[in-house]
Amino acid sequence: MRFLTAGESHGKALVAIIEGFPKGVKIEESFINNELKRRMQGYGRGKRMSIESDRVDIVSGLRNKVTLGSPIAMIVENKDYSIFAQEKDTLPLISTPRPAHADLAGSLKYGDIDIRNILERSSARETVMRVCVGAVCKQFLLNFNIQMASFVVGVGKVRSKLRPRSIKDILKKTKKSKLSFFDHTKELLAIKEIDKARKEADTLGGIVEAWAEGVPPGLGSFMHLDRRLDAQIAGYMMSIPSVKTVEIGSGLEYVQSRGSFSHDKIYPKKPSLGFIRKTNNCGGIEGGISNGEPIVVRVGAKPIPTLGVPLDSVDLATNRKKKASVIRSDTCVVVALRVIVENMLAIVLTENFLEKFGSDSLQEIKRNYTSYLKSIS
Ligand code: EPS
Repeated sequence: MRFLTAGESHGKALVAIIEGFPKGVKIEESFINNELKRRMQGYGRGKRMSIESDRVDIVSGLRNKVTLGSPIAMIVENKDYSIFAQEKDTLPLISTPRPAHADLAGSLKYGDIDIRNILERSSARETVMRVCVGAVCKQFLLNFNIQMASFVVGVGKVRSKLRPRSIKDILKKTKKSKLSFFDHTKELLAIKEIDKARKEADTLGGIVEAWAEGVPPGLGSFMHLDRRLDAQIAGYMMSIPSVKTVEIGSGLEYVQSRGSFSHDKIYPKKPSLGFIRKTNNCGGIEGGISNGEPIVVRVGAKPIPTLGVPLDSVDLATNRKKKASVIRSDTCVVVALRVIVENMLAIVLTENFLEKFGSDSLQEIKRNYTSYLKSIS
C-alpha cells in the first residue's frame, strides 16, 4: 500500500490517493469524518478551526461502501480558500520568515522571497489528509481487532507521570477531558499554561502517546534497516510538522535504566494470550518486529512557530532587521497531534500487515492471518 497527499493550506481542496488497498473492506465516510472532527477539536486550537468543518468526499475506489481494490481518492474542501491554481490572488507579499517554520529554509531552497509559496504546503493543514488515510486504515485494522487510542502526556513543562494499562483505560480517562489528558490532576495546570500563553500571544509544545492493541507478533523485520517497524514508526511520526522527538515504549526512561530492571521478562504462554510479559518497556517491538504486546509511541512537538509577539528576523526583500510575520495561529496543538499520531500509526501498521498477510482481498488476508495465528500457537 502507498499513498500520496496534495493540497495547499488555503487552496481549493486537500486530496489523497491510496493505492494497493485490499478489496472487500467496508469503509464508512462517517468514521473518517469523526476522525477529522477529533483533529479539529481541543483546547488551544486557533481561529481557522472555527471556519472549517472538515468533511471527506470519497470519489473513487468504493462501491456500496466496500473497497474495490482500485485506488481510493478522497477530497476535503477548504472553506478558507484564497489561493487559486489559475486566477491571480490579492494576498500581500510575506517576506519576513518566522523562526522555526519552513519559511527561511524553504525560501532558500526554492528561490523565492514570497514566503506564502512556502508556507502553503508546509502548513500542518496537510495532516487533514493523513487523518483521512489513517481513518481508512483504522477501519481495515478493526477487522482484526486492532484498536488505537491516545492521550496527552504533557503541555509545555506540565507533564504527567501516570501511565495507562490498556486502551480501555485510555478511552475511559480521556472521554470527558478537554485536553485529552490521562492524568486529570495535571490537566488543570496544563489548561492554565495554555491560557497564560494565549494571553501573552505565545505558543506551547507538548507530548502525546498513542497505543495500538491487538497487533499480532511478526510485523516488521530486522532483515534490513528500512523494514524495522520501529524505524518506520519513527520516520512517519517525525514527518508530522513540528515533531521533534519520538520514543518507543518507555523511551528515554528505558535507556536510562539497568537492563536487569527494565527488560520485559518472558513467562510461559497461556492459551489465546501467548507468552506472558508483565512489563512493556520496549513498547511492543523487539528486533524491529512486533512481539504481540501493545505498540506504544510517544511523540513530542515544539511550540507553534507563529507568535503574536513576533521574534527577531530579517526581511528577505531588503536584508534589514524586521520582526517575523504575524499570521493567525493556534496556541497549542497537542490534542490535534494525538489524533494525527494515532492515524499515522494506523497507516504504518496497515502497510506492515499487508506486507505480511497479502494485499489483494480482505477474504484472502483473513485466511492467511488465521492460518498464521494457528501456526504460532
Ligand atoms: C491548521 C491550519 C492552519 C493553522 C495550523 C494548522 O490554518 P491557518 O494557517 O489558516 O490559520 O491553524 O497550521 C500551523 C500551525 C502551521 O504552522 O502551519 C490545521 O488545519 O491543522
